[in-house]
Amino acid sequence: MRIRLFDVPMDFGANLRGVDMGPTALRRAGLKEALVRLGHTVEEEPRLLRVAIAEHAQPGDPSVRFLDVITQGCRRLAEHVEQACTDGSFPLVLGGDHSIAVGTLAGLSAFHKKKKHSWGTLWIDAHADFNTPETSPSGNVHGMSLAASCGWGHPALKDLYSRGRKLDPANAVVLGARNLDPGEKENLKKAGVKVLTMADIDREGIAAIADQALRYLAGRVDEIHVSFDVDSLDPETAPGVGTPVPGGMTFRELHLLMETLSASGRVTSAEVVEVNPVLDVRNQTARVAVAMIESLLGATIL
Ligand SMILES: [Mn+2]
Repeated sequence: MRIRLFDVPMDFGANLRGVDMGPTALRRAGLKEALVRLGHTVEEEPRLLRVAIAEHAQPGDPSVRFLDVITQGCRRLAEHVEQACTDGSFPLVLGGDHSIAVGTLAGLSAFHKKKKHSWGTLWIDAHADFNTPETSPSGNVHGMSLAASCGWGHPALKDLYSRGRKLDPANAVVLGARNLDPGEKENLKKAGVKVLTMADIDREGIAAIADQALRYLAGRVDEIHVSFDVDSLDPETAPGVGTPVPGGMTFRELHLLMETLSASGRVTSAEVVEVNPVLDVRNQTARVAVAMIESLLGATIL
C-alpha cells in the first residue's frame, strides 16, 4: 500500500499544550520504519501545516475556542487528504488534537462523494467528541469534531470545506466510550450514532464488540475511516494524553480490535490523535500507538 503521512502539529482544540509534538513523538517511536517493514511505501507531506503558538493567540469565543486557527488548519488538511485519496494513497494523519478530524473527514467526504463511494467512520475514543458549543463544558473543539462532521454544531466547523454534513451519523460508530457529557449523550441519541461503551466491552469481550462494530459498518458502507484517539487506551498503558480517563482498553484489547479491522480489508484511511509527549513517560504512549497502527495496517502475530 502507498501510505501518505500528514503531520498535523495542532493543539488549539485541546486544553493542555503538548499534543502539537505528537507527530514528532510518533516518528521518534519508529512509525515510518515500521510501515516500511510491513512492505508499505511511505509518502511524506512535510509542509502541510505550520500553526501559531497558543501563547501568542487569542481564544476568541469561549464556547468554541480558537475557532479561526483550527478551521484554517482543517481546511488545508482537507485539501491534502482529498488529494492523497485522488492519487490512490492511504492517508494516515498524525495529530495533534482530535479537532483535526474535522479536516480529515471533510477531505474524505469530498473524495468519496465524487467517487460515489459509501463510507463510514469508527471513532475509537474514551469520549465521543459529539458536543456542540451549546453542550460543551469546556469550549474545546476537540470535543466537537465528530458532531461537526455529522452536521452538528458551529457553522464554521460543520460547513468547513463544503456545505453540510460530511458523514451520515448512521455510518458512525463510537467504540470505547467511557466519559460522555450530559448534553453530548442527548446529541448522540438524537443523531443516531451507534455507541459501544467500555461497559459493552466488559460484558461481551472485545472480540464480540469488534465484530459487532465491523458488522454494523460493513452492512452499511464499503469503506471505513479509523479515527484513533489514544485516550481510548487505559492511562496505565498510554499515560501521555491530555484527558486521561481510568478504565480504558488494554494493550491486548486494542490490538485485537486493530487486527480485526485490518483483516476486514475495508479500512482506507486513518488518523491517530492526542499523543501528548509532555505528559508521557519516555515516549511510551507514542510507542504503543505505533504498535496499534502496525496492527491496523497489516502486522499479524503469526
Ligand atoms: Mn477524541
